Amino acid sequence: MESNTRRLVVVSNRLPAALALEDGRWQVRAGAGGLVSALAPVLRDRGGMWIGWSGTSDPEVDAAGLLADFSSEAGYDLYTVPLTADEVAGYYFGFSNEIIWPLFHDLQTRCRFDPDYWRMYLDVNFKFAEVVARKTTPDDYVWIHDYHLMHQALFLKSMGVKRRTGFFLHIPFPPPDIFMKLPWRWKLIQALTEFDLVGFQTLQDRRNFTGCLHRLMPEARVSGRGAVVSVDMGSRTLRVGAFPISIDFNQFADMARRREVADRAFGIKEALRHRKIILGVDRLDYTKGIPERIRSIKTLLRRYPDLKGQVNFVQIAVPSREEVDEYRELRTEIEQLVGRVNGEFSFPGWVPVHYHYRSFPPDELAAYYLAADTALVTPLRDGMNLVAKEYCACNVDEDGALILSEFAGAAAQLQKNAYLVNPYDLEGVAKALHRVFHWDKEERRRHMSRLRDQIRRNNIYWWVDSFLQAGIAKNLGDFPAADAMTY
Ligand code: ADQ
Repeated sequence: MESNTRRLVVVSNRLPAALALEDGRWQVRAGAGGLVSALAPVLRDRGGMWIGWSGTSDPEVDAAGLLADFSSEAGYDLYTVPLTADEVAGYYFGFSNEIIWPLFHDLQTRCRFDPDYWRMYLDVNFKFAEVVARKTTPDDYVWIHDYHLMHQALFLKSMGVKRRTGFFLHIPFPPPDIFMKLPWRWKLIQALTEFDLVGFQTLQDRRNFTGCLHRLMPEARVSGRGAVVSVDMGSRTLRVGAFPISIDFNQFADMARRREVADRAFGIKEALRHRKIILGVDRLDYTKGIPERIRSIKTLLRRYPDLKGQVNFVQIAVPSREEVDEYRELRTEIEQLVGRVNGEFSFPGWVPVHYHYRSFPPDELAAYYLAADTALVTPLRDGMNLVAKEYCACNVDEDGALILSEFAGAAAQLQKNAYLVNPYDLEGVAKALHRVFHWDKEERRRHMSRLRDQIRRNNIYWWVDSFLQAGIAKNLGDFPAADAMTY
C-alpha cells in the first residue's frame, strides 16, 4: 500500500485536545502547535486517528464522550487511554520526566532512577499498546511520538499484533557514555529496535543511537549513508533516520504581516522607548538555560556599559510542569535573578529585564517576535527548538538576528547564518550580543533572509512527508546522502 493511501494513526502521550474544567463544566480545548496543525490535515484526508491521554485522571469525567463530539468537528477520530493518578505519577512525572528527560538532555545528576518508575512506565506503555491494538488494523501506519512511549512496538509484537510502526523522538538522543548510565539501558534500546523506523531530530542524535546500538547490541549492522540508514538485526531490518522537525513557516509569516500584529509590535517597541529588544521565549524548563541567559545579560551590562539604557531583555516563559518542586524552584531562581539584575542596573526610565511568566496567544507572541531585534535562544540542550524557527519566520522585515545555542538541534541546520554560542560561556554570549548589536542592516538582512529561506523550504509539511516516506517507501534510494544534507 502506498504512503498516501495508508490510514495514519498517531500515538502520543497527550491528545491534540485537552479536557479542562471551565466554569464548573468539562470542556474540550483544541491543542495548538506545529505538530497538531501539520498532522491534522493528513489525518483528516486519510480518515486517520489520534490516540493519547486526555489530560485528566478524574474517573467521573466522560472523556470518551467529550472526545467523540470533538472528533466529528476535527474530522478524525480521537481515542483516549484512561490513566489513573498513580499511573500518571509513575510513568509521566516519574520515568519520563525524572529519568529520560534529564538523562537525554545530558543532565544526569537530575535523574532519579527509581525502579518503581520503570515498572509503571512498562505498565502504562502496555495499556497504550492495548488501545492501539484494539483500534487499528494491519493496513494502518502507526506513528508513535516521543520518549513517553518507547515500548509500543515491542508490546504490540508481544501481543502478536502486526503493525507498520514509526517512532519519532522529539528530544535529543544522548551519546553512549550517558545512555549507559540508565539502569534499563539494554531493555530500552532493544525496545527501540522493534520499530520499523526510528527518527531523530539530527544526524548527531542518530549517530548517538547507532553508537549505543554498537555497544549494547553488537550484532546490529548499520549500512547506508543517507539521511536514513538501515540496521540489520539478523532476523529483521529497521530504518533509522534524521528528520529535523520544523514549523508552518507561512502561518507564522502571514501572522506577522497582519496589520494588528504589526501595530502591536509597534506598541511594544514604543513602550520600551524604541530601545533594542533582545528576546527569550521558552517553556519554563531547566534545559532551556534561562538562569544562564539572565546571567549573560548581567555580564553584557557589566562588560559593555555603553549598552546601558540602550537595550531591553524581554523573557517570556510559559508555565510548565508546575506540580514539580524542581520547576517551582527554577521559577523562584529566575525571579530572583531578574530582581538582582534590575536592582543593580536600573535607573529612572530604564529597567533592563522584562519578565513575563504566562502563556501568550499566538498573535501576541508573533508581535514580540516581530518587535525583537535579536532572539537569544540558548538552551543547555534541546532536541530542535522551534522558537528559533518561529522567530525567523516572523521576522518579515529581515532585520533581526538569531543567537543560538550550539547545543540546540536547530544549530545543525542553521549554523551558517545564526550566531552560535555556548550557553554556559557567559562572556561568549555577552560578546555575541554586543557584536550583533553593532551589525548593520545589510549584515542582518543577509543572514536573516538565508535563515528564512531554509526554514521556508524545510517546513513542517516537508518533515511529515519525509518521515512518512521513509516509513513506508519500499527502498531508500530517494533520500539524500548525509553529506549532501544541510543538517
Ligand atoms: P519544547 O521543549 O516545548 O518541545 P520548543 O521546540 O522550543 O520546545 O517549543 C516550544 C513551543 O512553545 C514553541 O512553539 C513556542 O512558541 C511555545 N511557547 C513558548 N513560550 C510560550 C509562551 N509564553 N506562550 C505561548 N507559547 C509559548 C519539544 C523539544 C524540542 C522540540 C519540540 C518539537 O524539547 O526540542 O523542538 O519538542 O519536536
